[in-house]
Amino acid sequence: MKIDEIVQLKDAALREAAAAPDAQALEEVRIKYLGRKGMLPEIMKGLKDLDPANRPVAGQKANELKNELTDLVTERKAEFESAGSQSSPGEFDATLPGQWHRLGSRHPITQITERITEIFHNLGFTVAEGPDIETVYHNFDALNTPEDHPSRDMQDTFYLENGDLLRCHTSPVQVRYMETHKPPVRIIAPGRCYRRDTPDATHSANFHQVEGLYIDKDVSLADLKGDLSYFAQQLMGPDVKIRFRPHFFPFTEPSVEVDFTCHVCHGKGCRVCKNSGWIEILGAGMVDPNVFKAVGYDEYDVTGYAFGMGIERIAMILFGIQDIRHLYENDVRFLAQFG
Ligand code: FA5
Repeated sequence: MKIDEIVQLKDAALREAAAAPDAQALEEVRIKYLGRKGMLPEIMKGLKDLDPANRPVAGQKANELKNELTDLVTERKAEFESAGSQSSPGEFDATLPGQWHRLGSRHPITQITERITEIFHNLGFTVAEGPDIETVYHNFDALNTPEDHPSRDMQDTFYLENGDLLRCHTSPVQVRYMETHKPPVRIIAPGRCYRRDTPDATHSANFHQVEGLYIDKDVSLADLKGDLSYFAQQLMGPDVKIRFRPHFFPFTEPSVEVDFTCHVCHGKGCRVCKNSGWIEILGAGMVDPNVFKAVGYDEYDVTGYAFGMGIERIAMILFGIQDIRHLYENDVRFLAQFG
């Protein structure tokens, strides 16, 4: 091979190596020129047939081809390796180990909400929803809340500039549902609530409740007690008992607070239940006739019960969580325990 042919071959080899799209194509260029049966060994073999005067220059050009091509191949190979790709883009290598993402877990609040929803679903309840931003009418007026009731106070409720507010309980969902549906009604309404409570171990300014509402002809306090007993046993276990304590809510009459026997001491008395044997779980009562009037129901035709429970408090009891703030801090070490 003549000297200028060797130079042309070198140029072609360098161009091909520079244009190789991936490591495999680069290796093919290397083998084509530098491999044992490649073009460079051929050139070397042919040197002896050249005019002795041209041999040294031809040999030098052949060496340049070898050295420059070797350097370029080494450099480009390193580039492909650092780009982490030995294969062409888009090519899938099924033999490589997979990349596993750590699985998350459902938040304890979600888990409890789903469990409560499931239990009431068994009793024929469906899920209803309402807005977090409420009118004063739906949050207070239609729920028979007196003008001077402390919960209406700016100190207790977050008001917006336009006079609306962030609902302080899920009870306005009752009103919205009854406004748009005729009896019978059997709903639960899980959702966020907002209060200007100072955060501590058991209070948060933003927590969750589940509202329940059952309206039909002749619904009685006995239905409330039966359904809540079933709920308590499904949630906490077959030995759990419930008790009603008289209470006051503007939207129910009579009103009760409902306690479950302590899940730790089973009613004997311990530190968790402050030796009473009982744990307060929810507020409830028979829907006040004034609420029926507000939503356009005939208060002489139907009766019903309603209840509202705090989901954080139930999660804390069931999972043994000491401080409600753990539920909001999103510390993965805490959340990972509820997988
Ligand atoms: C109510 O909110 C009534 N709407 C419940 C009701 C509905 C009664 C229907 C009758 C008929 P109360 O203010 O007690 O009631 O709140 C209910 C539950 O919400 C409490 O038992 C508690 O578990 C939870 N809760 C209230 N304030 C907070 C708070 N700041 N942080 C966490 N949970 C709270």
